[in-house]
Amino acid sequence: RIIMEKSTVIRLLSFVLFLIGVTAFCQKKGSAAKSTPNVIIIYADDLGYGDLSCYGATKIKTPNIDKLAAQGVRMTNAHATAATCTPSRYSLMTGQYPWRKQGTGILPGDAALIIPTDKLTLPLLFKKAGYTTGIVGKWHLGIGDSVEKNWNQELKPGPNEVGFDYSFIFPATADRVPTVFVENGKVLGAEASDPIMVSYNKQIGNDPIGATHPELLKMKASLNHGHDGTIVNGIGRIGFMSGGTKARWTDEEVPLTFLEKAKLFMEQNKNQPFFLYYSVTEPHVPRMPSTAFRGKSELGYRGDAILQLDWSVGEVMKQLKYLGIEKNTIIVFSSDNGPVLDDGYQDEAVSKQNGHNPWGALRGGKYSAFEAGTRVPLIINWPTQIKPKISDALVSQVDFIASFNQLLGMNIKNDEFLDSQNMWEAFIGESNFGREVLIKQGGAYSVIKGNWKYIKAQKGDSFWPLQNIETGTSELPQLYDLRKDIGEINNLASQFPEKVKELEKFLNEKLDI
Ligand code: NG6
Ligand code: CA
Repeated sequence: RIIMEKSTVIRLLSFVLFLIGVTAFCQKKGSAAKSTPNVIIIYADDLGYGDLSCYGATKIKTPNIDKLAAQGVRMTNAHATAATCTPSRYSLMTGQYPWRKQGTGILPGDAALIIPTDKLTLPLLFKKAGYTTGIVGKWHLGIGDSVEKNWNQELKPGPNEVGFDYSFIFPATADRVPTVFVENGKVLGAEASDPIMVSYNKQIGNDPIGATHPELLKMKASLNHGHDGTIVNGIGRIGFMSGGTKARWTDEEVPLTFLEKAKLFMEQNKNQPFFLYYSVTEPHVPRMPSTAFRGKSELGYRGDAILQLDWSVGEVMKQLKYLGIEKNTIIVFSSDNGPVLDDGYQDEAVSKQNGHNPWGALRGGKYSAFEAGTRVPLIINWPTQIKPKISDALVSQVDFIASFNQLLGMNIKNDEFLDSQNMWEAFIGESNFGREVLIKQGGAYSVIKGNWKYIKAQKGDSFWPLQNIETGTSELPQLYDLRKDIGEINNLASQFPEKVKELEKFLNEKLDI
């Protein structure tokens, strides 16, 4: 019989305890390093701060998005970098402010790609972390090397060359030609015998255009907005196209098609981490909801489109549940810029507004330097991992890339995404602190620092009558105390000249002017 000495027993026991400790530590470390939840960014187009019932809308009910918000973090001080689509999306993809690069304004449908193919992008970050990446929906960041391109051949560079393994997009906006889907660089339904041609300079081909054939329109264009080019599906577009008869989409089916492709992407990638940028088109013009949603909101097609969007969000949630991956999936919901009622079509958004207030308590709207231009809904949902919270931390969509860099433990240095700040703790509600300062673009440049907002003085129209939007442009500097005056009514610039000077200097130095 072996009789161990007491001290040996103690030594052995401590060794075993040590081993257990090390194993537990490694496992913990291991699981932390393997924090690879799926991530879906649902990005609405022109959805306003006041368009959702969880953000205070009373004339419209958005139960699915409300559910996301109720179980997640609903941010009240979150911003797109710009008050229009292309610059906001540029920032989302690159982690840089759009004014760092020329040519990041609203792009025509035939524009060349503006995202660099040799730099880090949001999808590339996920790819580097071992994710499969996909985009389904609106792109609006250009495609190909130049404006001239053969739409019947492979179109690249595009989303697939900047980090997406899979892409199913439309090139620009729903109201711009070409009205076609592009899947992994190929126009769906393109035929060599019916070549697709696109022009933004002159009429091409024999298709009737809205300007001369208004009798063919099922939805009239508003005057002077420019939606009087080629008629596709009874709707006049910006720009001209010919050919591609079978490739042209039916507007009523566009969101359903995107949803189907998004669901398929989730299903195909359910066994490995995926990143999906689901870039829906609602409630951007032309608002032409599918039959099931027509008239449902009693606010005209704009309201119906929002209900359709809310339904799609519910379908995404259902799909995640069905696939058994809902607990391991982060959903981020936001919008690329603020709301507009009349953006080019007579779709009753104005006449059936019925008291609905898409901008909530904010001033301005899409295109504007006032808050409604860029302050947008932003919800982060991650079941079981984050606690429900309403957060007023100042954050921007430009911060996603640095924040996901943190989540994924990628340790990529910030010089790859200059303007992006790691706001992960704020996004998941673990910190109340957001950015110290944020620059915004849309109309004039503006900067938010703490409770102060400064809008740079510049010449220009203070009001756009066509869209019925206050642009925020003024020849006088503007300073607002957002904590007390979220509606930007009281310009305090003359009362606080030092503050104005400080913020103006900061902005000018940043913009390098
Ligand atoms: C504007 C269009 C507007 C819309 C917008 C792009 C006119 C007068 N208006 O130029 O209808 O298409 O561009 O919207 O042409 S965005 O959300 O993609 O930025
Ligand atoms: Ca938009």
